[in-house]
Amino acid sequence: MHAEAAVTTKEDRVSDPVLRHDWTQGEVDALFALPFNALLYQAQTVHRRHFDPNEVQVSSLLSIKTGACSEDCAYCPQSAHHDTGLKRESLMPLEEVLDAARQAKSEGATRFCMGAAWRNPRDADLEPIAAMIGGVKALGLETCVTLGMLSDEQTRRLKEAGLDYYNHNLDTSEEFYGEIITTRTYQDRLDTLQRVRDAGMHVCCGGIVGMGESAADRAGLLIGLANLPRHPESVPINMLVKVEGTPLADAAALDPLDFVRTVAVARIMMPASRVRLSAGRSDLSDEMQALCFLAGANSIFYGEKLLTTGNPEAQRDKQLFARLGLRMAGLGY
Ligand code: SAM
Ligand code: DTB
Ligand code: SF4
Repeated sequence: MHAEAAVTTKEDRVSDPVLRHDWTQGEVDALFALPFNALLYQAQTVHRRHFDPNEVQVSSLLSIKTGACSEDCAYCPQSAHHDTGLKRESLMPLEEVLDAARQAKSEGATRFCMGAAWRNPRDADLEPIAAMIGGVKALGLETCVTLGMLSDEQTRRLKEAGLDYYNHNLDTSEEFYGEIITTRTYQDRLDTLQRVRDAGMHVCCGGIVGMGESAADRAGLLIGLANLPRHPESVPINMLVKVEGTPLADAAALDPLDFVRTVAVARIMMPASRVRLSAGRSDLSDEMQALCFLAGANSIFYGEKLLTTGNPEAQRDKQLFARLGLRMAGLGY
C-alpha cells in the first residue's frame, strides 16, 4: 500500500529559503505561471520555515489628516485632483488620536498606523506627529506612520520620537508607475525608503493590485520590493478599493485568485517578512481570505475603517479567525 506516499511534481520543488535580492523578471513570471496548487504548496512550505502558520499580526489604521492631497495618485480618494466628495480635515488633535489607539488596543491590535494625506509633511508638522508617536507607544502599541516623502531631518526626528515602522509603498512596477502617478517618481519613493532604512526604522512597503496592471507588473512590484537592499519587514498587499470620482473607479475587476497568487509569490520572495492582507478585504469572501492565509499572508488591517474606506468589523474578523483556528500575534518585541 503506497497510498500515502507523497506525490510531488517538479513544480512542487520549493525555492531556496535564503533571503534573496537578485530576483529576475523571468523567475518571478514563472512563479506566477505555476499551477495554483503548486504555487500555494511552495508558499505554505516557505511560510512554515519562518512563521507559526496559525498566527496573524493585526494593525489598526487611523487617518490623522484627511483629503486635499496635492499628489495625483489615480487610486486615491484623498487626492485633490479627483472629486470624490471626501470632507477635508486638518491634523487630528492628540487626544482623539489616543482615544482611537486605546480602542484599537482594546480590540486586540498590536500596532497602530497613522496616515496623513500629504505629499510630504511640513517641518512644523513633525512635533505634533512626534507627540502622537510618543503617546501611542506609551499605551503599549507599536507605532507606524505614513506621511509621504521625508527629508533627512524629518526622518531623524521620527526615529528620535521612537517610531517603529514607516509605511511608504512602491505601489506598482516601475514600468506602470507613470500610468498611476505623475506628480512624483518611483525614484522619489526609493529615496525616502533609503532614508528610513538608514535612520534604523522598520520599513513597511507594499503595493496595490487590481489597477489594470499586467501580471508582469505584479511581478515587477514584488521584484522592486524584494530587491531592495533589505526586505521590508512588513509588506502590505492592497487590492484596489474602487472609489467613485477617482480615475480607477471603473477599473476591471481583478480575479481574486490572482490576488491570492500575488500574496503567495510575495511570501516566497520575502520569506521572513510579514505579508499583510490590506485594503480590499471587504470585497473578499471568508474563503478567499482563508486562501490568502494559506498562501502566506500573516497580517491584516483590523477595525471597521482603513483610512477613508470600509474594512470588515473587528467582530467579524474575530469570528473568521475562530473558524480558521488563527490566533492574533502578540507584540513583535
Ligand atoms: N500620502 C502618503 C503616501 O502616499 O505614501 C500616505 C497615505 S496613502 C493613502 C497610503 C497608501 O494607501 C498608498 O500608498 C496606497 O498603497 C494605499 N491606497 C490609497 N488608496 C487606495 C485604494 N483606493 N485602494 C487600495 N489602496 C489604496
Ligand atoms: C497600506 O498599504 N494600505 C493602507 C495603509 N498602507 C496606509 C491604506 C489603505 C487605504 C485604502 C483607501 C482608504 O481607506 O482611503
Ligand atoms: Fe496623497 Fe498618499 Fe493619496 Fe497619493 S496615496 S493622493 S500621496 S494621500
